[in-house]
Amino acid sequence: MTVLSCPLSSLLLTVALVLADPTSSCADTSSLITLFRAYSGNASDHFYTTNVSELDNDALLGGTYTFEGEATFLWSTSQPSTIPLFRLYNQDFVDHFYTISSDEVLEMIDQGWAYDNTPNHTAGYVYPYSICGAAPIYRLFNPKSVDHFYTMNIAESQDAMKDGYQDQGIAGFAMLPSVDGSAVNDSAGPFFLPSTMTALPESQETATSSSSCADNANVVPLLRAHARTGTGQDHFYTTNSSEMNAALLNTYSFEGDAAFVWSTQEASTVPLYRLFNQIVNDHFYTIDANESNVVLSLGYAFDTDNHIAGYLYPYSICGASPIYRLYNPSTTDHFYTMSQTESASASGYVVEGIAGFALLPSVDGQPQMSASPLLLPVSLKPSASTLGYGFPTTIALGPTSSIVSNAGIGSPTSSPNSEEVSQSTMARRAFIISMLWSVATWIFS
Ligand SMILES: *[C@@H]1O[C@H](CO)[C@@H](O)[C@H](O)[C@H]1NC(C)=O
Ligand SMILES: *[C@@H]1O[C@H](CO)[C@@H](O)[C@H](O)[C@H]1NC(C)=O
Ligand SMILES: *[C@@H]1O[C@H](CO)[C@@H](O)[C@H](O)[C@H]1NC(C)=O
Ligand SMILES: *[C@@H]1O[C@H](CO)[C@@H](O)[C@H](O)[C@H]1NC(C)=O
Ligand SMILES: *[C@@H]1O[C@H](CO)[C@@H](O)[C@H](O)[C@H]1NC(C)=O
Ligand SMILES: CC(=O)N[C@H]1CO[C@H](CO)[C@@H](O)[C@@H]1O
Repeated sequence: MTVLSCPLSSLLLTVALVLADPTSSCADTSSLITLFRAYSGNASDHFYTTNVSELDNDALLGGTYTFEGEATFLWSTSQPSTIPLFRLYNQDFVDHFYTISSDEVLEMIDQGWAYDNTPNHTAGYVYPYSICGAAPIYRLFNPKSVDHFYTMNIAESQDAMKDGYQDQGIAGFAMLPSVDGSAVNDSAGPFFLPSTMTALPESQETATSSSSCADNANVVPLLRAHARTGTGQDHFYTTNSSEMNAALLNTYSFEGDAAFVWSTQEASTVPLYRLFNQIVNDHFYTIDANESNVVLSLGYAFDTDNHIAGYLYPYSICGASPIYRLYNPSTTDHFYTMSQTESASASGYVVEGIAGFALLPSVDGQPQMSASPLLLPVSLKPSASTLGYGFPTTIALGPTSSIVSNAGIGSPTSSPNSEEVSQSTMARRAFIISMLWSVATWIFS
């Protein structure tokens, strides 16, 4: 980008200085260990362990299980920002089960699973969010064979869904294995710990209360449109149907519902900030107030009164699914989609990670609860938790996706306050790594 290359050299200097600081809130990548994966077709069981002796002697010896390689890299002891990945086992169904949610542990124990004989009941320690270069571990479940399956490979998870597995969301975030067998330390685009939340692994193990969910009756469609402008492209998202209609009169084509989000802040949700860069014609959305501050300094500006496109979950909870964030450096386009297929096939785009979690649109234009509720780790309390709610037992249907019938949308009144704008140093560093990467891509492309 010739327009930007002049100020960028000074930015690079700043970036290099910040990167030199120790990153205390990320786990130590030199103590990563491999979580191995084995499978028994006979028992329909996927089994994961970091304990090589257990893998060899208890699973592989005798031929019951077959070794399937490295599932992920994680930690065997508690590390900054990590939480335990609990391991349970159901002898009747022969099913190994792994979760970061202590609430879910209790539910599964009620249903016949028991803690397995591992240190502190854990398989290891993982991040609860996409931070510090960690990537998602997808969780799937086959109700027919009663098998929980975990993979970091999107293509593999899609194949499993064709074979009777259901998408159960994200089990946690850890380091991707690479083809040469070492950990990819910076695999996903860095995402950010929302500023109002901190991970406290200790308190999670003793907590018992359930998560708080937003009211599914209040969701509104986040509408998506696309425009080509010369060599550039822009994906544009809004819940405001009048604004969308105006955009459609002016070069944009409507592409449907991107997600179902909330127009006002509800339990466990956080604001999705919306910014626009007029020079490169790029709409940009982030839940990270610090990241929005950084892009403000790069020529982006808030382009709505309240700076917010809507509200969504920062984690995979309450049946919400990930919104993938992608970036195409040659067309300077940020692209957001909940479709794994679309994100895997978006030519010229790199997946930058997960922008947040919302309800999936379904083919009939209604929101759906796609993932099973991966519960909010109870020590992670978003600032919105003062609102009243109940844990939903049924799926409430929201408004339809039709632009015409999508009537008045409530306008959130608050603009980002100072608390929301405060942010951890880790998040800042994570972002700066991301910016450095984008900057390098721009300069060298
Ligand atoms: C990841 O980091 C560890 C420790 O810093 C290092 O040994 C390993 O080679 C790194 N892996 C890659 C793919 O860079
Ligand atoms: C590893 O597994 C073996 C059983 O094969 C067990 O005796 C040992 O205690 C395990 N080690 C740890 C650290 O859990
Ligand atoms: C498969 O299951 C059957 C019946 O449970 C058992 O007899 C057999 O030994 C198992 N085979 C292997 C390779 O574990
Ligand atoms: C188990 O938990 C105790 C107390 O929290 C901690 O000191 C110890 O390091 C943990 N061990 C492992 C292997 O995680
Ligand atoms: C929706 O968009 C229209 C046209 O851009 C604007 O006048 C109106 O204020 C917006 N409504 C809300 C609630 O933001
Ligand atoms: C660019 C930016 O706004 N950085 C801020 C991120 O958050 C930290 C901690 O609150 C601030 O000190 C930074 O100024």
